[in-house]
Amino acid sequence: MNDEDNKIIMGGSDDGFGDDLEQINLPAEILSGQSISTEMIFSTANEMLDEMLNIKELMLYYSAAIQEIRTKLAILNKEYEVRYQRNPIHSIQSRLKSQVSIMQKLEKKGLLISRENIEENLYDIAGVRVICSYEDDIYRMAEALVKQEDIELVQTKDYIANPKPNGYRSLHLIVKVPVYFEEGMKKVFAEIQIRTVAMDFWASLEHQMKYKKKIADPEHIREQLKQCSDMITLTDRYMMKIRKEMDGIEPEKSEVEQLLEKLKRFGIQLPEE
Ligand code: 0O2
Repeated sequence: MNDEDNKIIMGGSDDGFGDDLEQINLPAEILSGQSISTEMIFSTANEMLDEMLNIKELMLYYSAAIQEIRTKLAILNKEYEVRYQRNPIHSIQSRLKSQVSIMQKLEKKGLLISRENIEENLYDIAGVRVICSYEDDIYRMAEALVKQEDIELVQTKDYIANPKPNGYRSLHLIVKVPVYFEEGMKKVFAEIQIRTVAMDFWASLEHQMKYKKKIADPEHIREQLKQCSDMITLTDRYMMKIRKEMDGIEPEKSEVEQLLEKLKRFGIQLPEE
């Protein structure tokens, strides 16, 4: 069998993969009709998609967008630390959507698998989750980010002002970020979810419900989660109120500062550094 026999031609719109003709290498086991494992089918399917969509290049764009956003947020956090001696951002997580999830989302939206459909219709391939300390920090960080000239705000979903019926709370922004490569600039979609530590804790527990199909009384779990979300809302707001009260109070002077003041009172001047 020569190399050419080991290839199939994919293309045309009836197979759902756009109009580009692509040559795909299939493993000899598949071509010879030997029994093949699920893992092999899965990895072959992934490889085929890789070749057809040039997934690696596509993912490079999205991971660059994630890096850009993370850098911007880290700078804002540092600026707050220097100016106001506190960090509004507790932590930042990011992820690239998996190939399987990309395919599932295209299917859910009734779209064919093509690079164009991915780039134009999926906004959350690059995902950044920002965990803030307090609720007002969420809006402060969102505002500081979207007012930057190179960030284009595409959509805002405020699930804090308007929580989902299940109790989910978070601020979602869809943005377009420019990323620069040798061949030029490209604007890339990214989804930014901003929430407090408590909202994040809630969302990760609630998310587990998706994978626990055998819950005996799901309605009871849903009710409890909703109650928890309400309690968290109150706690978040209470904590923010306490922090605001403390914001107005001058911080205690350090021991070194107190000593320098005493020395000054005795007329002892230390040389300036
Ligand atoms: P994953 O694996 O987290 O990325 P769209 O993206 O616009 O097509 P949708 O649902 O209208 O779909 O978008 P929305 O409401 O902005 O939600 C997008 C993401 O927010 C979800 O991603 C979740 O990460 C999170 N989210 C939204 N609602 C809930 C919720 O009720 N509970 C939890 N735990 N998370 C939620 P994906 O695509 O579901 O998956």
